[in-house]
Amino acid sequence: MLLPVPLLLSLLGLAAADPTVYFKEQFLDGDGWTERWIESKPKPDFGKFVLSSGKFYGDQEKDKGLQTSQDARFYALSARFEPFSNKGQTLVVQFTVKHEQDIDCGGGYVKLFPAGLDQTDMHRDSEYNIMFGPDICGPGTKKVHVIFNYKGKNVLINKDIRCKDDEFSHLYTLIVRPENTYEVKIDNSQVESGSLEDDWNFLPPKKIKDPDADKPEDWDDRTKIDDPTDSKPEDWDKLEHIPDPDAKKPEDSDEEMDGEWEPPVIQNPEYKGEWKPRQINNPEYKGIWNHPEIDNPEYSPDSNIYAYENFAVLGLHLWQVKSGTIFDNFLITNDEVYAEEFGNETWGVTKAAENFVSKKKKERLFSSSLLSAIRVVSSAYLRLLIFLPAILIPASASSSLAFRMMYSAYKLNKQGDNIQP
Ligand SMILES: [Ca+2]
Repeated sequence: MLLPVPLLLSLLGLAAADPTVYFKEQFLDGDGWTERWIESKPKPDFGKFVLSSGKFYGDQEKDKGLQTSQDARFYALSARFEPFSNKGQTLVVQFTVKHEQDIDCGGGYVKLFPAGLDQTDMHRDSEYNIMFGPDICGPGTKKVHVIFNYKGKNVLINKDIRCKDDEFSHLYTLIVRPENTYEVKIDNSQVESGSLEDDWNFLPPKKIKDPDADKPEDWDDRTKIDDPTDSKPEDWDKLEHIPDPDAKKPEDSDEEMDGEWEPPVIQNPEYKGEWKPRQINNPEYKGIWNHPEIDNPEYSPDSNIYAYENFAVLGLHLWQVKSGTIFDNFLITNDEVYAEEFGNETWGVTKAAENFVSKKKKERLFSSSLLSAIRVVSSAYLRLLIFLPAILIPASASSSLAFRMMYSAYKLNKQGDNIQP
């Protein structure tokens, strides 16, 4: 008997489990988000997040997200969810960021906190598990942070992942797998991946230089040496400066008043500088000495680098100089495929609409610029017509003709000025 494939897979225990969604926030219920998101209180001047779809969008309602609304402020807002551990599970953190303000300096990242966080007291030193997302400050900093807290220390990725710096929505995804591997995606395309152990300095190095090994004293690693057969020529040494042989004592020199006359000093043309022997290849050269390595006694592998006891809060704790960034479509799940689909259904749809709106805006801007340019050029041309006859036609021969042409051109120009677009 042939069994349907899903049933067969299920019996074999291979069926894909339903995705577990730990946290999802799209801000689709008006002011409802204010019940779910909590402001931190220690600084009374934290910037305000407002719900907005911004200056341009695909769908005015669906594209509403949390927007930073005040310049030069710290922001500290967070939302709580049922605590979960990612042990033995894939962890996917995903959200969209839209820097529609043409950002100069500001964070666009999230922090995932353990259950113990007091949300009303979230501050820069609050211990988090993972920090992930874009960060921009001037042309020098345009990167995606991936920071893991490992045994109490924040460990930064060793690779440089460049973030997007345009004004459109972009989808940022971090995937952490139980095999201690990771993947970073921007706009559902992989931009970095690898092993946690290789790309972060979580653990001490596997190998170290053998402290008992020393370079032998007779190890010669000089590639070049002085030629022992070369010697300084006997006439080499000359003074660098000499009295000017062409200088003459001035006739009015008064030795009683000025002291004994001395000629000025000039550079000696025969001066050759410091003598250095010729360089030859070192016949004793043994190559670069490689320090022998041994297994590092401090190193012990950790198959659970990726794992955290619990995640329970997603926080936006960041600084922005120029506000206007919109965060939306937060998702924390255990399912990479589901996250990719969710990204395509949210960012994927918005992206196309945003590009369309932006293109239309640029076309309108181009049209109005072109119209202005045409008006400026035609106005200048008509004004030129007024004065051209006066230049070309000698005034003595045809003052009445020149006057008539100038008057006609003047009238034409006035009409041109009155034309409205
Ligand atoms: Ca939304």
